[in-house]
Amino acid sequence: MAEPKDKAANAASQEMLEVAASGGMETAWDRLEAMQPQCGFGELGICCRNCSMGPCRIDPFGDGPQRGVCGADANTIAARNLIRMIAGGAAAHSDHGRDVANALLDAASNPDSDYEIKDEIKLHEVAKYLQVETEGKDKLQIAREVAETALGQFGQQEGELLSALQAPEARIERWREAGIMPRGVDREIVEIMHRTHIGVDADYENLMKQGLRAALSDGWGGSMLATDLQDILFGGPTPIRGKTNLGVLEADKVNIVVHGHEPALSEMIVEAVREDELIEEAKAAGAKGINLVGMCCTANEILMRQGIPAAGSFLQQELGVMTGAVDAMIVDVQCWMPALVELCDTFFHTELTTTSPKGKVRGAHHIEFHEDRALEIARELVHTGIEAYKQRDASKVHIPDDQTDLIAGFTAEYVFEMLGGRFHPSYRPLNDGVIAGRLRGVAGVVGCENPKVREGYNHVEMIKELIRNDVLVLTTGCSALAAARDGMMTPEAAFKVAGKGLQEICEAVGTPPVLHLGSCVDNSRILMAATQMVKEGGLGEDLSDLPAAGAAPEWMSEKAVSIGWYFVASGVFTVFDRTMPTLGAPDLHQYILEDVGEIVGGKWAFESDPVAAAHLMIDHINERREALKLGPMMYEPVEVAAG
Ligand code: NFS
Repeated sequence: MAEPKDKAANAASQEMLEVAASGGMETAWDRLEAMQPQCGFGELGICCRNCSMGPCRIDPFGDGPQRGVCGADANTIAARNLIRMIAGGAAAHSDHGRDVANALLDAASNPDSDYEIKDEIKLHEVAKYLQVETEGKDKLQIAREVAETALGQFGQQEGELLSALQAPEARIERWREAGIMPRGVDREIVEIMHRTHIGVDADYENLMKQGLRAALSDGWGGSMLATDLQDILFGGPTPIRGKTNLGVLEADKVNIVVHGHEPALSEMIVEAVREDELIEEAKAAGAKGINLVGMCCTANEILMRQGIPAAGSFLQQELGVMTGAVDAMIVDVQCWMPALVELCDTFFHTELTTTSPKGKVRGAHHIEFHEDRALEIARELVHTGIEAYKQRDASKVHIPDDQTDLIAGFTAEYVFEMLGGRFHPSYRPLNDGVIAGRLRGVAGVVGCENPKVREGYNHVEMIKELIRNDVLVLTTGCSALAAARDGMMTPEAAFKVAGKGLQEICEAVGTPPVLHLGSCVDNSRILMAATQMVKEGGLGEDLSDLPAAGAAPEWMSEKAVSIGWYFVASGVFTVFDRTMPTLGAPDLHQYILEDVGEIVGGKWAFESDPVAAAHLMIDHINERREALKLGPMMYEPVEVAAG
């Protein structure tokens, strides 16, 4: 059995894995081990259970069946499975976006709404791209029309997604030529489900074309709308100090963990825990107060805007409960493990509550969240934590003494202001930095953790290698939390790890070498930052011309698959660890590695060694620099001491 140090790269996780083992508590790592050997057909992408003539599987060695009962071959089956993954990911991000649009509509049309319009500048920007006339209208009317238009974008039947029209002109042309310009978000996802039904699309290239289009409807549609409407409602982030890791839990306070993805709920809980009445209630229960912390992407959302500490990333959710100090675990949608039920029930006093009608589990409490009673429900949820605190067993409390400072809260807009100065906001200094060879380029490192990979290791090693080579790293999701845990999100980190050119830039503007851009829907911020770089000029006409690359080095979710595909479809060279489940389908796999690049200008690579993967990205960035005829780099990469 693997040791804690092989399972996770950071000390707090290792410490809690020891606690898990000595207490006989199961984790995702244990369940993965018990699952071995995992289904080889599934891994290769060549089992199909889309109809009841199956399940069918293709023999990867060529001796057995090469077609399913309907006649579908390995390429068809694997492509169908893969684009269903894209549909799942795009649906998750986009349904989140739809909920935000509904919250915005509530804020704009319900006089008693607990939400308000916090960012009017953003409201006007979004109104502009959604083609909402603003002349002579007040804030609420504009917000209502923005919300209604956004909701319409999900169900739009014909035409082009308005948010996608923000991409550089050359990119839009490329999408149109390839026939993958996204129409409505829901429509693209539904069309995947239709095409992958028995007896519809059996051409892997044609299937993948729809996969590309659906992924684009996520990145440039559902996710982008989620980000932008959240900024309108909760305020566009600006740099803010925060901390992360399990040590942010506090032994003498009621600890409330909000876990999942949608800030419509967590922002209200932030308000609730600041109310005197609830704080007094916590004190009456014997605690010193209430400590609100986040988990997974909800953590990123309230960290970016409110500076609320992030207790942990995806694989730390069970470890967090095992500290014995979590009184309420409040979950909404995505990335929470059903395993939490048994863990909380069997070993701890922790009150696990689901809040979304879309996400329930047997054995947990359910307090349903509704936008129109948001604050009242938030208070009720905090109350569950205070009540549970009274049952807490102090002898079971074990909180690792481990937390790291960080700066979060960067956005496409802020990067702009920061680099150009408040009075001349512009991407010019960033572009000039790249042109002059002070910066090699830009990389987006994003995505999940996966117990198949030593937790956080790939993220951290990849990011270090990139910044050492003067590549500015933009990060989101669980990758951002891993980087922050390692201390890379402080301005001082630049002097420890970054190359000299990147160091100079960080010093001039006072930023970390790794910028936290938010949750996974906020990968749309990376798309917009890249778009701004193209529009600023001097670095080509299209996103695919930029000295830039993307990666998800510990991916696991369908959302990550959708993100990878919209990065590639946007022209970005993108590296994932391991591979996607396509190895059993040679033509499809070849298409992914080669042909798709011809169509969209972005390219896939698969590499599990994080440093080698970083070098694939650096090589690509160097190639782009050469194609743009940019000069040599100013400085050699810095040497880093081993360990
Ligand atoms: Ni992204 Fe966020 Fe984390 Fe992966 Fe899950 S929390 S939306 S899917 S695991 S990065």
